Amino acid sequence: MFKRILVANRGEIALRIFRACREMGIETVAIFSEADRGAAYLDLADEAYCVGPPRATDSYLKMDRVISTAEIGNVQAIHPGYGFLAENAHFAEICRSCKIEFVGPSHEAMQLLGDKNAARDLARKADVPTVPGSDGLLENEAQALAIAHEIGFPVLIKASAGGGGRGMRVARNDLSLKSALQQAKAEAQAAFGNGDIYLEKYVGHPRHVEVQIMADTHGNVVHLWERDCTMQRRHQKLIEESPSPQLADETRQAMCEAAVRLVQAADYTNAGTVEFIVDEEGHHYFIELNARIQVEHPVTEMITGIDLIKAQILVAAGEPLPFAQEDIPSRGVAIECRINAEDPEHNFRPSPGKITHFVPPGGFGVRFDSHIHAGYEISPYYDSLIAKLIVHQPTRHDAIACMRRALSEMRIDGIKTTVPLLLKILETSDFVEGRVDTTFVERTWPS
Ligand code: MV4
Repeated sequence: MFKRILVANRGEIALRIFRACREMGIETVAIFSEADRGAAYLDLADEAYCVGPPRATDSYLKMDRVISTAEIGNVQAIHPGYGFLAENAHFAEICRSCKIEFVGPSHEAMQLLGDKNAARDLARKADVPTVPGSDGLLENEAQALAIAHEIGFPVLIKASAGGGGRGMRVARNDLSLKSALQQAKAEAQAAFGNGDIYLEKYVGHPRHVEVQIMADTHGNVVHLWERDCTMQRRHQKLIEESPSPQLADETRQAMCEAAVRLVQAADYTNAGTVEFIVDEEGHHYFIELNARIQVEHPVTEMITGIDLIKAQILVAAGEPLPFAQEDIPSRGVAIECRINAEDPEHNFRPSPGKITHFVPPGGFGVRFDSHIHAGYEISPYYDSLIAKLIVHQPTRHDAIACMRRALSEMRIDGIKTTVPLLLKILETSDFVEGRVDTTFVERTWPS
């Protein structure tokens, strides 16, 4: 097992990884930017090194500084968390050439899955349902028009180098398809340096359901059930839960088995998330495979009782998974609320500043993953996620009641947060009945 790991991240996920390492008897090396210097969560690492100025591109994303810190810190592995370098295949390759284990998939698997068109091809080969659309990349306008006429409008143009909703364009007729093709290609070229695009039937009012998977280097692949992440706004998830409400048992089983087949076909190792959309008739379609630990992983940890960060580290060290598929239960209901330093009254603009007063939530079935405290200064330089509140209860009814109770006893003063919006969502009958789609927030509270 590793003696020492470098955590190439900040905030709540860095803290989450320090905690797992401490329990495993592994020492940790933290990195921080000048904006995070002196932050209390860094005290929970064994050592901490500054890697540069506040801007992420000058610090957390600087591969040479991260690698040289790993060398100086004498670590055997780097855990990237989520965001920053987590899905950078080139970084994973550099780790390999420096003989440092990257806690994540191989760079080859990351490269393959970063290409969304290649992932879609692989899904089809692995008999995983995909949205009807182009058979590979779009080559010209005539071909795109022919496919659209065959499957019917509306259609969605997606960038092969995109993902997470970036570089998508809807087209509802011939004319808009022609301009969408031009725009999508130009945008993809500008944003990703790769103009490859493909086409799918546009699925209206979908639900977003994703399957957690875990694979070791000995050929064992398991799923850890699904998470429903439908409650989102502009591709920013607000609430995640497991099990997915209103999902038929057969669909759940089919999705989980499809996710395992895809992971096997991709020769994928470590933790991953297979993302699907579910249409209004309950059909599921593969969208993409995210090659990282996700923000919402605690939801899965609560229902299965499995520590995913520890499992990631075991797998990276070459150990076999310490559990088999039949040892992975789905017990009760877990819900996570993301707490962001944003002002929902002003179009969710970031709300950095000092937390003047803080009362954490607690009690039965409550987990609070956060690095914040009274006196903590939220920096304007990074993502506005400051805390995750997770509850675990026997039923969804109990979980919603517990979440409302926990959210309302918590106090974060000095900045604006998404807590009032979360409380409003938890009170809507559509959410309580599990009858929502990805357009819910924007439809219910326009602007
Ligand atoms: C789609 C779709 C409808 N039809 N693909 C957005 C994020 C990216 N991972 C995939 N996304 C979508 N792909 C087809 N063919 C609708 C979305 C989508 C969405 C998906 C999941 C969660 C939220 C979403 C919000 C808007 C659009």
